[in-house]
Amino acid sequence: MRMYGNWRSAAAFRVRIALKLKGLAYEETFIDLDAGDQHKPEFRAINPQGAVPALFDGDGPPLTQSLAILDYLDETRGGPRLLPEDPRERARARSLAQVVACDTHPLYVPRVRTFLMDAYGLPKERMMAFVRHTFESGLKTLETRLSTEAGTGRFCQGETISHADLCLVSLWVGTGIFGVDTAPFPTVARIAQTCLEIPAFAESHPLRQPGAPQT
Ligand SMILES: N[C@@H](CCC(=O)N[C@@H](CS)C(=O)NCC(=O)O)C(=O)O
Repeated sequence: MRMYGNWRSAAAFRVRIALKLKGLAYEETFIDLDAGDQHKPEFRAINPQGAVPALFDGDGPPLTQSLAILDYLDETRGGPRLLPEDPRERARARSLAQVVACDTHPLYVPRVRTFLMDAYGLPKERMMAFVRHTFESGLKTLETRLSTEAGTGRFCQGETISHADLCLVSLWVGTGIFGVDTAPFPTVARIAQTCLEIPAFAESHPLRQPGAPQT
């Protein structure tokens, strides 16, 4: 398989984790989002949205949207299932995942940050305050739910890894990149740390990818 991604991309991170959890071989081509390479015609021909990840599996057209790709991998490949069998547990895992992937992450992607600065003249520091607010809002929802709902276990949903954990970790690592205070979110921190001790998560970490700043 061949994936177009970027070291910092939360969405590509989610797919990278799933590929590794399932033991699937892949190559990743990095699209430079800071340089605007996602808008070049050759990449728009792959994903008209101008966003990573895009995954090629064999000869078919590319797969896009990280949650759709996670479903595809579960439906076509072996290895650990990334959603629970029980419908109610599955709905909860999806709900937690979507707090991140549908309602939090889309608000701080490069195209939104750039638009706020270019179209509205928002100074970078105010744009970053907006990004931090977005993170805090998503993390607060996760923290409240994970610390009070009975379904929470070692992972977001019980004792097995699900979409919810891949999404939670993809948000969590961004707190370091964007300077978000994580002290108010101990349950999220506990689950993120549990996940990041697992090689598939640790090896997929944005800061361990080519192109990432050396810390
Ligand atoms: N909902 C999409 C998000 C895709 C997305 O926005 N990816 C970001 C990187 S995390 C991107 O490529 N952004 C390019 C831009 O905003 O210009 C998914 O989960 O795959």
